[in-house]
Amino acid sequence: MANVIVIGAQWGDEGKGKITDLLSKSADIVVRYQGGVNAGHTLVVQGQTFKLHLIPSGILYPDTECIIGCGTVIDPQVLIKELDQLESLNISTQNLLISETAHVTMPYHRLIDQASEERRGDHRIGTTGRGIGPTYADKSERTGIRIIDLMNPTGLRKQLHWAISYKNAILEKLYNLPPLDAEEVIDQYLEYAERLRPHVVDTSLKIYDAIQRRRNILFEGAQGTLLDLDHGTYPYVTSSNPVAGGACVGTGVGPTMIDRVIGVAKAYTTRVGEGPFPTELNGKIGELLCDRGAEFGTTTGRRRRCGWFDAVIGRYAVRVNGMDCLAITKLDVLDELDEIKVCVAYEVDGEKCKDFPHNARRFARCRPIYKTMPGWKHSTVNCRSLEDLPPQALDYLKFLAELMEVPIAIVSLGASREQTIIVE
Ligand code: 2SA
Ligand code: MG
Repeated sequence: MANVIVIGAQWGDEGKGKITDLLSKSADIVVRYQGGVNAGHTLVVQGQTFKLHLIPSGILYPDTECIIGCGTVIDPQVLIKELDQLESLNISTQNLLISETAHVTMPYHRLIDQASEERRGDHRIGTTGRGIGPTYADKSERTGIRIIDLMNPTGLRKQLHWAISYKNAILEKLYNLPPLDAEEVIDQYLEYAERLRPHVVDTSLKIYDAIQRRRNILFEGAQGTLLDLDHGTYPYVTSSNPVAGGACVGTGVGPTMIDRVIGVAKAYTTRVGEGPFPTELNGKIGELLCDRGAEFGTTTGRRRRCGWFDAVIGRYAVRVNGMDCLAITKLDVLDELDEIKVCVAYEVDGEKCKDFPHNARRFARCRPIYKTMPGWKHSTVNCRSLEDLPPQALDYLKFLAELMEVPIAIVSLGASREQTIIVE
């Protein structure tokens, strides 16, 4: 197993939760390195459904340590709710460690996220409204509150008085919103601080020590490559770095410590929020994918936009993540289709284009060039090896691997742990 990064190869919601859950079995430590409560994993274990936004899914294994790294942004209210929920299900949360240098999402971040989206009108990004962008903006502006600040009540009081008066001016003058009551917010965050205190450590040091002891570390990406702040479809992106490189920065681990990068992609494509999506299907097939795939956001419940598999962005994801192998999820969603299309290249301004263009306007003009393949019209949910798959399904997988120039290591055919093919 060694030290592995799991990343999303598309626009998020690729099913990373299930893949990390499978890999967590052999991991000693599972680490989140970016994002905040905009992420959402639904896990099904022994018929129980869990929704986690911040805590790594590895928490379900009693001997696995879970770390929320410095590259994340933490909304303490949501995190505490997750802790309470897990404890009420008799799942121990003792193994959860929180980085002291992660940034904290404050009530004003949420308010500003939602108000600025409204103000953008037609240019809105379609954020989750969870305050992610404004929290990272404060981090870059060097006015953020870190977990370490939360641990120092006197300092925090001063810091928050200043921050809240600054943000209140923005809320009132720019957005016409009522100001926040500083004392109320401070008291609440001081309470959160005490609840979180036992979990707060220098997580970079923890991970380093574990690596020295040859423990297996699993770095769990949230969102996906095309939502990366630097490498995604800017400005329709999130404010962190979901790509594999983000795992080093977001945990304080050097790149030489990483052994493997596993990409996760759906057998088709989805996107939630605004922004160009060349293979989007607006008609009946899009609806079928959405219904069969239950494509609704874990966090916001938003309906996800659905389309055919896009090998141009797939190849791009292989490149920018240095992907070693691929997990293809939700293959079973395609079971009923007569034919299946795969985007092999784009046509843009009369030219054929095989590489992802960074210019958002040019990307919006890209039209997919498809290769059409026959469907298998057969249920795959009970397949447990490649030999069990209908030949058309196997051909489809082989074609994806060929296009992306990366081997497929895992195929997922449903939400449960059993519905998985591990390719030997
Ligand atoms: P934000 O809130 O600032 O990160 O939003 C910026 C863009 O990033 C997209 N985004 C996501 N896309 C897919 N899945 C995400 N996680 C949740 C889920 C989303 C949900 O698991 O389904 O429940 O709606 C996620 N998080 C952020 C977002 O749609 C914007 O396009
Ligand atoms: Mg998700």
